[in-house]
Amino acid sequence: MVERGWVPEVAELRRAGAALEGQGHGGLIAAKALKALGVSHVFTLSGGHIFPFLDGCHQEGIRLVDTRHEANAAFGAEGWARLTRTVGVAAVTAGPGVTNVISPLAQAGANRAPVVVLGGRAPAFRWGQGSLQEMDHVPFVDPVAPARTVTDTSMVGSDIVATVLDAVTAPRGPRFLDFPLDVVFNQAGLGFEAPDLAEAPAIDHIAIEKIAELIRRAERPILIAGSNVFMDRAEGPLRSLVEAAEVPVFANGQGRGCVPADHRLAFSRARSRGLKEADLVIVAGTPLDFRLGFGQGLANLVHLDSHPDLVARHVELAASMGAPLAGTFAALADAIDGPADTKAWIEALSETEEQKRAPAQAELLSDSNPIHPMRIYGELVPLLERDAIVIGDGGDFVSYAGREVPSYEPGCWLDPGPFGCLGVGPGYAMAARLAHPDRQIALLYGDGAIGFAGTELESFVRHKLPVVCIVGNNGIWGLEKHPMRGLYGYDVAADLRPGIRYDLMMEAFGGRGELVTEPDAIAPALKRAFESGEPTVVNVLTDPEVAYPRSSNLA
Ligand SMILES: Cc1ncc(C[n+]2csc(CCOP(=O)(O)OP(=O)(O)O)c2C)c(N)n1
Ligand SMILES: [Mg+2]
Repeated sequence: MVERGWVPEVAELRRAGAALEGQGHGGLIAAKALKALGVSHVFTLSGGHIFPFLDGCHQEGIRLVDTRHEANAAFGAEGWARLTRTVGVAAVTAGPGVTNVISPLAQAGANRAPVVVLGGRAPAFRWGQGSLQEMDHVPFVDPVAPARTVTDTSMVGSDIVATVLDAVTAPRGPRFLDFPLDVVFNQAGLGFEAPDLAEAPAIDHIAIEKIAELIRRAERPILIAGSNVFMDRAEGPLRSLVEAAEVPVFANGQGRGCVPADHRLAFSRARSRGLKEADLVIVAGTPLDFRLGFGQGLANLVHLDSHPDLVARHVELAASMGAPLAGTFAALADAIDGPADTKAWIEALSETEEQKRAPAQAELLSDSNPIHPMRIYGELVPLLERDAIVIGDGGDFVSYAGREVPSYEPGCWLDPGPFGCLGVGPGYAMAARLAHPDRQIALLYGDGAIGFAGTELESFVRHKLPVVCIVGNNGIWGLEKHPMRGLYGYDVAADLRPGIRYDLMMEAFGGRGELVTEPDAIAPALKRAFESGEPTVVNVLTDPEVAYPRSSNLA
């Protein structure tokens, strides 16, 4: 059977659901269903409406990861989903608990991340009488994440199972269920049922032959690998395909590391040349959005994604396929009969790659003071192990990282993706630390970004999650200040107070803090942070005059 990403075995679920005897409250029923689905962690912030869920998870040994704001619980669930390629679950209280997770649900939607949020809800038997936190969530959540109210205690388990299966099946995405207080506090039988799974979309062999022919004929092909390559668990077949066909690969989002950054066919800095000069552009597992110039003006454009609904309709395509990417790559690798002659093209791209690397070298080694933000990466990258997970939450500071931090394995890089929501860092980093307790976790923070969810530094300490947070502290909203100056000749609403002691904030919460003001002090501070085994903020004061060189891409 072809890999289609993580989908639980329905027959096993049915057996587990049927084997459950006895009665329990709705929260226990929910927890038993989650456990049968393999859920080991639930991100949450408490509230009376969801006490039964908390009790159920506690009884079933599901780890509750509680945060200081619901958004960060939901970002935790999204981070978990995107790193483990399984479902990420959050439980939040009625009313404001639910309104607080709208941005994370929207972001999970843009990233096609299988997140399930379980919401409390005012009691059904008093509906309309003005209960505490009473609000019908479904009409405003549903446009962001398909949403439904569970109306019967005996359906709690079955509804959760059906919702999780739906969320993890391509085209994946976030889902929301809310549970009236009486429904979760009441008792019912513990068992649950599981629905039939939809068949995975089939491979279209005529399209495979057409794409294989395009590959055979191409002299200058490129392939862009995006997040769904990772989510479909298709990195192995991808690598077989590009090696068989000798096609250079560029990565988008979580496609990073699907072909290791030091593989001879992996490219990054030559991307604009690659896109401009290619005679065949295969985009796999990512939408043809602003990150790819909306797919405009590309020669022989082929779009492959996990499901027909994900295939672009706004550009003309030479060919396309909406089916699990592992199967598509494997079928293509079979269909091409030997590598195309792309040697000259690979050499040309390698030259561009080298040319573009040279100017960055000087910045990575810069000993200017105030510190050049690139110098931080000059020091950090050599300290990172091959499987280190790097998370970006910020503007310019993270843009530099996107360019300079290589991924050697899939699932080593996490940023907000095309929805671009600041404040994701702590949720993502908690998920990373919990999912991979033995790996280095580096959270790259702009000083603006840290303000959104900075109190979660306390959650790192409380949950004993040794994340290394590195703040590129330039005292400004850099990604806004510089472009605004460029556009209007001045800037407004773009300053923060310079030199804020985020390191002391972490110390106040019980973690480690280090202030770095000299370039030579960066590496020792980072080493101490990784070796300490404690959550640490390394607060590096950087030069506010340095702006990331970008071409505007707002629309
Ligand atoms: C929730 C949210 N609000 C606002 C923005 C717009 N925005 C994008 S980058 C940025 C500046 C980030 O500043 P900082 O984190 O300090 O990083 P720097 O650019 O200074 O390195 C802003 C305000 C956003 N993407 N998300
Ligand atoms: Mg800043």
